[in-house]
Amino acid sequence: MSIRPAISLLLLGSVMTWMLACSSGTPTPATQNTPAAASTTEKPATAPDAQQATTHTISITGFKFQPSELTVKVGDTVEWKNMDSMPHNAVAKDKSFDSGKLKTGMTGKFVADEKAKGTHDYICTYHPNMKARLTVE
Ligand SMILES: [Cu+2]
Repeated sequence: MSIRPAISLLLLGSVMTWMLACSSGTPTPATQNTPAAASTTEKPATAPDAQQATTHTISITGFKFQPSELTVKVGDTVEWKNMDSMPHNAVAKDKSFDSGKLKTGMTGKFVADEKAKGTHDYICTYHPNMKARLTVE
């Protein structure tokens, strides 16, 4: 006689805990959606930044700039790496950049800013027949 109410109480208790678990579990997927939506809005912002941060390397080897003609975008970095046994440099005729003296194995850097927009012929001042061209667009 006294067993039945005990079972119904037990059932009621388990139903209530199930309902609690269910109701507390419901908001979880909703909060998981928020960071997912935030990460998708971040993606377009980071993609152009990654494209703009390009570094272009020009090798100086055999008394030649390789590649001898290069086009970069504003914000890009140009590096000249001297792989010859002789010192070289890369100096723009319009003075927009000057790598400085580059001994064997040294690298000179130039960050193409807004002022550098245009086409620049440059030479190695030690060997003026070493000619190349850099275009910033
Ligand atoms: Cu040179």
